Amino acid sequence: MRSTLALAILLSVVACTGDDDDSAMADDDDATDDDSAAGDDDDSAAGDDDDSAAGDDDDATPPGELCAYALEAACADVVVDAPGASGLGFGDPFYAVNGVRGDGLTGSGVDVYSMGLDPDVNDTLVLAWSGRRVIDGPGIDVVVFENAFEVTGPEVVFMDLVIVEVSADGETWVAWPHAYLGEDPDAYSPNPALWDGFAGKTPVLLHVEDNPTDPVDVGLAGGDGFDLADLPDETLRTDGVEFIRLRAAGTEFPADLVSNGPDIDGVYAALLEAL
Ligand SMILES: [Ca+2]
Ligand SMILES: [Ca+2]
Ligand SMILES: [Ca+2]
Ligand SMILES: [Ca+2]
Repeated sequence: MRSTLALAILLSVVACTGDDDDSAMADDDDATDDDSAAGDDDDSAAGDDDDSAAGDDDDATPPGELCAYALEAACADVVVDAPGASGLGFGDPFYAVNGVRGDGLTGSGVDVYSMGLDPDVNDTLVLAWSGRRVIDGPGIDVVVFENAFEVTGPEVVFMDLVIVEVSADGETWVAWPHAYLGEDPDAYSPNPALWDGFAGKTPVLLHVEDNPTDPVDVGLAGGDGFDLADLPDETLRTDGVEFIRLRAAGTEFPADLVSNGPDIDGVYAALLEAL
């Protein structure tokens, strides 16, 4: 446990500080290889010899580079399972692991993978972080970005709600506690406050090119945050999770009449450790 904790703290320095000075860390096990991407802000410090020491710029471009290059936290960069994916347009799950490009409070981002509402056909999406697991740090650990948008204000939001589940092995899933608090449990409400513990509620402000803010600060980035400490499973709380499964809530809860399933722009984690 002690070594795990030490590693977690060490990684947290790299992953979450937002500090330009990362010279203390060689981080050559970083599969995201963020140094080779254009526009990497981290290189601004003169004399940062980290880049020359890494020597990994000639590696094949890992998918994670697309989403993590400008940001300290890391997005899920592996599509594990996307039943129903057509591979075309919004049916291409690549858009759920390529970084987040939200369209603000009243916009509906299109850099998304669209799930459907047919149970066991197209209503789930499983993602992971290449070579890493998400572990519990202070506060929010995971943020899910779906393209919800305000219709007339923060109490009337167009939502395709999502149940968020995690797993250590990709087989046994544990959902974050969630409940619909509407007066009539069979009548849909567009008020996100009534959808406790769901994702797909909060518009996305984060845009990796145009608004590259801290993805795990939901006040800045938008999206819906989740804390591993809230999971009803002690092992996952302690040891972390490797997989996240997003499940359309509209198959078992009331949904907006126009909802056709969640549209996932990406999922970020604050704190990761190597597998
Ligand atoms: Ca936490
Ligand atoms: Ca949507
Ligand atoms: Ca949709
Ligand atoms: Ca995206």
